[in-house]
Amino acid sequence: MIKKILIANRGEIAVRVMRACREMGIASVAVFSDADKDALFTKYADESHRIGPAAASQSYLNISAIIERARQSGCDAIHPGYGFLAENPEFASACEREGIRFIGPSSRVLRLMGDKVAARREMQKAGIPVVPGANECAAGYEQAREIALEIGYPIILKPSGGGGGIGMTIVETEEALAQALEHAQAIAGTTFGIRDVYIEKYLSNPRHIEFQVLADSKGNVIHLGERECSIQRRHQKLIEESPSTVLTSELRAKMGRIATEAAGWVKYEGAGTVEFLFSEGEFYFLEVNARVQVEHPVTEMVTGIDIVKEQIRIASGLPLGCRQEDVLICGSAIECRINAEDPLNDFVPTPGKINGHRPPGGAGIRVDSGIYESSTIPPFYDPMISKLIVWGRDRNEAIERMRRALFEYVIGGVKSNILFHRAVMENERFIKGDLDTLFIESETALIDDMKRIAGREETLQQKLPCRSVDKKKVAAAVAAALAYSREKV
Ligand code: MV4
Repeated sequence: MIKKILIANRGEIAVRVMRACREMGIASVAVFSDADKDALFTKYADESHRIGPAAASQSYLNISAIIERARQSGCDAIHPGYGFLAENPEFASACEREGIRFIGPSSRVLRLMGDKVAARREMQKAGIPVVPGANECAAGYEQAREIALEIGYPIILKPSGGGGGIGMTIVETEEALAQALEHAQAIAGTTFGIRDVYIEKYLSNPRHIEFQVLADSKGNVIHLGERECSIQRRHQKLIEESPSTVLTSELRAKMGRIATEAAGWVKYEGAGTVEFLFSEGEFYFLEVNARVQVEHPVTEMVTGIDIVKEQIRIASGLPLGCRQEDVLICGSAIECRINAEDPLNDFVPTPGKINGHRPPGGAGIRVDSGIYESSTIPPFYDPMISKLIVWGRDRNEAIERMRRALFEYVIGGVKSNILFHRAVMENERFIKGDLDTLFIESETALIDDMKRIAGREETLQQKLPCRSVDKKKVAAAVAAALAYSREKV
């Protein structure tokens, strides 16, 4: 069994992993950048070591520095969380070389799943339904034109080195293809270092449904049902839920079986997610996320299974803690990502110092947070403050609980997107479960709804002592965050 784990991440996910360690009697080691010296995860760990300056490239992405800290502190495993190095095959193979267990799939699987067109090809071999499209990258304009002609417009150009939606370009007509191809290849080159793009038929307004899978080193693979992640904005998911309102138990069993076959086919090990697009009753494989995801708690809430503990068990060589027939989906769970961003000002990031803090509690509430009173949300990373997850006997109760929890949630000193979530929880289409990936863009009334809700009734935020947002400080923090994100691109 693993005895000591270095957590190569920050924020709420670092705390989440350390909680699993604490319950399992495993020692935890944090590595922190200069911006995170006083962060919650740095304090929570049994041991904490500075890793480098604020810039992620010199801290949370610095493979040799992280491995060095793991060796110095006598860790036998590294948990990468999500983002940063979580799906980096070089990092996994560096761990393999050093005899440190990487808590995640092998570097071979990470390399295969990271090449999106190769993953598509592999899944087709396994008999998994994929979106109509090409299994090779377009060599140039002429080949792209032929492929597009064959599958029919609209098409979508996708970077083979990417995933998650960044750099994807929709092309409606042949006239637009040449320029779009040029553009997509340029973006793919600058963001992922590989200019290659591949072509798929574009499905309009699909729903994003993903299956959680767990696979152990003995070849056992199970699924924990699905999450629906259709409420997203510019490839950032904001609300996720489980189960999806569109799946019957038959379809869930069928898609779940296909997801486990996909994982089994590539000899996947660890926790992973198989993403599908769902459109007009049909589903198509999109990509595999070879990590624990931000939204994993909604699955934990409806299954009772601790996904991070399962990851650690799997990496220790133990068999899965349960069989497929023992997995029961009970009730309904919803997650709202609480970000330091201003939903009334194009969601600009609003990092800064927390001044007034009271998370919600009571029945059915879970808050996975990386902050505490007087802590700081640095401008250098993703501005997520916490994840608010609720469970209810059914979806309606979950929505009522989420409204109540959002009423209770006090975060002073920085702006948050709580108001956005309150508006969605009252939105008719959301309540009906009528979702698609263009929900936020198409529900233009959300802006007015937010203003109306803000002026309507009191929340605990307005009644409890908490510093209101300092306009000057916010402006400075926004400028810092924007300068940082420009630098990054
Ligand atoms: C698509 C698609 C439509 N048709 N693929 C976005 C996340 C990534 N995992 C896959 N994504 C999509 N793939 C086909 N064949 C629509 C999306 C998509 C999207 C694409 C471009 C811009 C914004 C988007 C928002 C949600 C989903």
